[in-house]
Amino acid sequence: MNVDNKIESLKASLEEALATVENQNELQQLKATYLGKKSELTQLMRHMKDLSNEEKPAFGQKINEAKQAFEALIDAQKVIIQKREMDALLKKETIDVTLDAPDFSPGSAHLLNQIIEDIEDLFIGMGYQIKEGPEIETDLMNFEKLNLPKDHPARDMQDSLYITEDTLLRTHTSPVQVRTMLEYGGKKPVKIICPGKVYRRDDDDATHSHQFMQIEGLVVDKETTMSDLKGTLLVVAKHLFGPDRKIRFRPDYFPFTEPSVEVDVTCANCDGVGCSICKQTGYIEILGAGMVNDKVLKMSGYDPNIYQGFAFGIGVERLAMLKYGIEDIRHFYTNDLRFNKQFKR
Ligand code: FA5
Repeated sequence: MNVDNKIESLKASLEEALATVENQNELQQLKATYLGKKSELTQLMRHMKDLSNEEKPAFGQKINEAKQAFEALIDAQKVIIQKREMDALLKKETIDVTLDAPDFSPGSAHLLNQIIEDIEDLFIGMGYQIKEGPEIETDLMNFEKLNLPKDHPARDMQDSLYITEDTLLRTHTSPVQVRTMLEYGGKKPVKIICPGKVYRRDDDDATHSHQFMQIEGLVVDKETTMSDLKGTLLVVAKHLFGPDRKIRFRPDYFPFTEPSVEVDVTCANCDGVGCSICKQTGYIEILGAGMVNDKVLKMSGYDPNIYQGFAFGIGVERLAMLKYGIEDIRHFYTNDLRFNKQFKR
């Protein structure tokens, strides 16, 4: 058979076959049939040996051109198939924007974090800075520099979890006060709040947790008085519990403040008249506070003849329990979504 005729007939049958190919797989098989080692085109090359040296180049060129032409036909079909497959996929994946969205519920900050952020915003608005400190603290910062030397009986007020003889999980956020005063070197005023986790060797029950959150506040300046403390805490109480709230100070004892007070807010449920929530007292205790003890100022480099300060420490869980009528502190840490979801922002 004449080689030109053979190539033409192969080309015609390839074109016919290409017209019926449906997918990439079939196209691959076709390519092997028409261009692979066992293809008729490759077999044609065998005839080379029967040709004279003059005839060989022209023959070889014809085969090569045929190969290129076949490849071009297959590639063109490949593009058509790819487009067809993509169109089919796009059609299949069409999004029906009129369908109802699936019912997925987005997450939200935990109630405790919401309260902390809310209090942070309030204090930032009053010119305070936010400070943080390490949860693994030294005995020096957690106790000694807060006027609680070793063997001081008031250390029993906070049962501690020691890691080594001199390091422990901080029992309150008050060491951040010390760290900030030391950082400021006794030279400039301090106006900070310090939110964070604290740890105590308390048995867990409805009102106690071995790990809980506090927000510490500290102001040190040249004319800081107890009325500044009261005014500030009144702003906090009104912000958290409503504009009609009043607060009262009751004497208390903390080694790091002198005088020290326990702060109560009028019960939002009975407006101070007395009910079961406030145990008929009309008031609910919300935090501990006081004027920074001169010894604490001195130990952190501030001259108490020039500077005075006030400080307070809020227990965030107990605050949240009061605000939302939550009866058990353990709800905050058991991650029951039915509880958490009630406080979506
Ligand atoms: C302190 O920790 C002082 N550092 C607070 C302070 C700061 C006073 C600055 C004066 C000046 P206290 O041990 O009372 O104080 O704890 C503060 C608050 O933490 C409590 O009012 C309470 O709300 C909360 N709290 C204490 N123990 C627990 C506990 N085991 N579980 C949950 N909350 C607790």
